[in-house]
Formats: sequence, structure tokens, C-alpha cells
Amino acid sequence: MSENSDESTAGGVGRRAFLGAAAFGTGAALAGFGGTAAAAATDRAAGAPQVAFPDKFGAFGGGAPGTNNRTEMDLYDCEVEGKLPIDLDGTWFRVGPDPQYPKPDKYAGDIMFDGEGHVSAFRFKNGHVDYKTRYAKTQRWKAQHEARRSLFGMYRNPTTDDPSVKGLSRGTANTQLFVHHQKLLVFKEDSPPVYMDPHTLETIDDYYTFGGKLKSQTHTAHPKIDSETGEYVSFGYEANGLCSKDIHVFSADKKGAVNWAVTVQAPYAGMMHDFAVTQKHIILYLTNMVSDMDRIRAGGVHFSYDSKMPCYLGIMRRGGDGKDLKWFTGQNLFCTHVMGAWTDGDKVTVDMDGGEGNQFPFFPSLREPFDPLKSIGLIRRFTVDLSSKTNDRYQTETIYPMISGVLSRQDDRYHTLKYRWGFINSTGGPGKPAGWAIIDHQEGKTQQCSVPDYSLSEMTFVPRKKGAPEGDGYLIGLGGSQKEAGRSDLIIFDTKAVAEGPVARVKMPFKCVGQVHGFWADAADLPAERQARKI
Ligand code: V55
Ligand code: FE
Repeated sequence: MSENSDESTAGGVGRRAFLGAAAFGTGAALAGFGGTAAAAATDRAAGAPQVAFPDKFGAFGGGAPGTNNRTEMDLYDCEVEGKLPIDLDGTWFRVGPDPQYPKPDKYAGDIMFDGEGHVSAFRFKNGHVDYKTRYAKTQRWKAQHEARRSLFGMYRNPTTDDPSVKGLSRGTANTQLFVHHQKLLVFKEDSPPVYMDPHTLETIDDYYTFGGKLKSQTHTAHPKIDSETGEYVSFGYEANGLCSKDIHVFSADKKGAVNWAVTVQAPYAGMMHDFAVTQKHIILYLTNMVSDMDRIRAGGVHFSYDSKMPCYLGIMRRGGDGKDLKWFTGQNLFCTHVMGAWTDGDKVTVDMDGGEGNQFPFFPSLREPFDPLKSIGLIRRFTVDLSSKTNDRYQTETIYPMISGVLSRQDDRYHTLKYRWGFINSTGGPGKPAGWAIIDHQEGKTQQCSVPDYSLSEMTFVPRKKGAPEGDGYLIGLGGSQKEAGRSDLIIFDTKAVAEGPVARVKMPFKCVGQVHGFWADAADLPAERQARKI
């Protein structure tokens, strides 16, 4: 706070008054800030620095032209090459950080994970695709838009913010999205979801709390759907403030009504990016990417990688009071994404991709230099035997050691069940091209979807039709052409005809916004489309 306190008074009534009004709503503005607030906004925008992102790759928003997209687009009826599956009726959504404004010099070292969330929608219907992008209009985005400058400092570090934004949500909504109870929910794990209209991408609620029932200041980017009931199961870590050890776990029914919630304690505060849910259990995974109050106080990013801290797998029954939560230790593995998980009697199995060491070099390692070899992601199978009351260890095994990669996925209809088909964005290797690997756990076989001269982002599995068997359908995701300066194709593989190459490509006339994750929503799960939505 103190670093910026001189700025808060620099403009007299300046930004504090205006953003105070923005934060507390129209009521505050009418209660006295009124005219002053509007005038202050204009003053402030007039004094805003010219928008100039750094050239240097690695600086926030820096790199080659096109690193930041920032445009909001509508492209009706995209060009398609090949045979677009005519039955596909639904929307493929994706989201990623797209820095809205450059940071002031002292925060130029901030990381891409702090960029504002930019959402894309590819609407598939009758063999056609319409494309639309919008920023998630978070509280942060709106304040910065008004001020025409960055107001939030370093990644998940509120001590570096401009004092005028105190009380606003820091959430960027830049990590993953999900359609449930007909709402498009967009996530950043340090804040509640942002609710957007799945057709227009208009932001409807910049701080969505399930009707006031979300008792957590945070919400994961990776909720799960119960394969049998359609319930939404989710959690938030650091649930009660910066570096808090509280973890809030909850579920909501098909209509979004919260029907179970507990708050439990982590052994220490650290990154819990994903989790697993089975028919019987909630499985939390705490990595040794520790929330570091010292680094935060020093004005740095939120996390440090501490190889000496144990990773923990926490298991508890669903629907209980949380008192049965038990933390298990084992081989330290830095895992970020769950491929699949199930409970069979007293045995819990969770498959995740991960490395032996830090996979995020932009979060500094406390004890040793970043080791690229230890960062290599492999598919790790964690098992825990719950039959013994004294067992406090998880077992690990590397399955498919010839496939390295990150961003594991599965057929999303099987989140809580024993699953057969897994997918991973494979980095390839000597003599092996990168691409989307399809893993058949039943047969122990793998296949690789590769596209020459394209770099592929994470894929999403799309069922061939409602009720199609597990894994029967399409893999879709974006590819950047290495020969055409990153120009994008949406690439579609048929999971049952991988050798034939992509069945279709949606040819985008530009490089699309960057992404982290994507999600498919069938038209049946979207609200009725308003006729008027067409541009
Ligand atoms: C991840 C991504 C994030 C984040 C924390 O992929 C973890 C993992 C895009 O932001 O804030
Ligand atoms: Fe993720």
C-alpha cells in the first residue's frame, strides 16, 4: 500500500473518489460523489499514460506483435476446410490472459498469468461456425478501462495495487470456464466466478456467488460435474483471505442451488490448482508451490516453489462434515491437472500430469535453480488405500512414461467415474511430433493427433452426439501456424479416425487470442438463443 499512497492524493479528489463510487455502486455516487466522480474520471483518463507494451518477451504483455490481442470481435460464418461434423450443435469456449494495459515500470516483471481474461466462443450449428470474443468485464477490467491504465500490481499480490482499487475484486477470469445451470462461469482461482451470457458473452455478474451461497473468497478454475447427478462440485483455497489455510468445498445441484458445503484446513497455504471428485470422495492436492507472505510483502508474485515442503493429497467423503479429511504424503510431484479419478471400494485412484520439480519457472524456486528436466510432465497415477486406518502415504506410479505433456483432459462426462479415455497435450520427443495424445487406459494404447507446422493449444473432447460412448467423438482445439506467423486454425480430429488427420479446420483470418483452457457446451445445456443475437 505504502508505495502508492502518494499517488492516491496526486489528483486531489482523483481516483479514490471515483473508484470508491465504482466499487460501492450507484448508491455511493448519488450520496455525494456524483459530479465529482464523473469529472475525476475524465481528468484521470486524460492523464493516463499512452498505451505502450514492452517489446521484451517476458515483460508483462511484452513480446512479438500480436502477443496482446485486446480486440473484441464478431466473425459470422467462418471459413471451413474439410468436413465439419454437421450434427455438432453447441459452443466451444476458451479463455486466456490478454493484458488489458501495460504495467508501470516497477511491475513490468509481472507474469502473463496476471493478464485480464479474454473469452472466445465458437458457436457450431448446421455445419457452420460463428466466432465471438469479449473480455470478461471483471471489476478490475472496468476500473482500469475507466482509468485507461493498469491499477493492479503483481500477480495475486494486493499490496501492490493502486490504493483506489481497494475493495474491488482482483479476479482476472483468465483461466477456465464452464457452463452449468445455463450460465457461462469464468474462473480465476483467487476469486469467485464471473457470470457471462453464453450467447452474447455479455458479463452479467462480475462476482457470482451462487445466489449469495458461496462462502469463500475464492473458487477454483477446475470444478467438476458429477457424472450421475449432474451436480457441480467445486472448491476454493485461501478461502478466507490472503494465504489463509482454509479450503471451502461445496456442491450445487443442476439448478445451481448450493446443497453441500464445508470448510476444511490445509497443512499450509499453497497452490491447489485442480482437484478430483469421485462418486464417493473429494481429493485435494496441495503442491509445494507455497503462498509466500515474504515475497508478497516484498512486492513480488504470490508463490515460491519450495522443494523441501511435502506435497499432500487430502481425501474426504462427499456430503460429510469434512472432519474425516485426511492428508497423505508420498513422492513429491508438482502436478497441476487431473486426467481422471475414481473410487473402487477402499481404493482411490487419481491420474494427474506433473513433473518431479517446479513446472512454472516464473514462480521462483527458493532452494535451487529451475531445472527444465525436472519440469517435464508425465502421467502420474496416485493411489491411496483407505482400508488401513494407520496408512498416511499415497503411492505413485508413472504410467505411459513415453508420453510427456501437460494440460490433461478427459471426456468431461466421466469426471467422477472410472474412466477409459484420457487426453494430454503432448510435447513429443526425439523423432516424435508434438500433438494431442489419446490414451486408452483399457487397452493400454496411445495415439497421437499431430498437425505438421502447427503448434497446438489444449484440446477439448466433444461427444459425437448425446449419449455417445465414452471417448467417441472429436477433439477440438486451436493450432497456430508456424509458417503463417501464428495464424490460427480451429482443428477438429475424429477420435475414431486419428490417422486420417483433422476432419476439418476452421480457418481464422488472424491469430486468435491466447488461451489457457477450453470447454464444450452442448446446445441442450445452453439457454434458448435469442433471435436478435446475430450481429
Ligand atoms: C494456473 C494458471 C493460472 C493461475 C494459476 O495452469 C495456475 C495453472 C492462468 O492462471 O493463476
Ligand atoms: Fe488449469
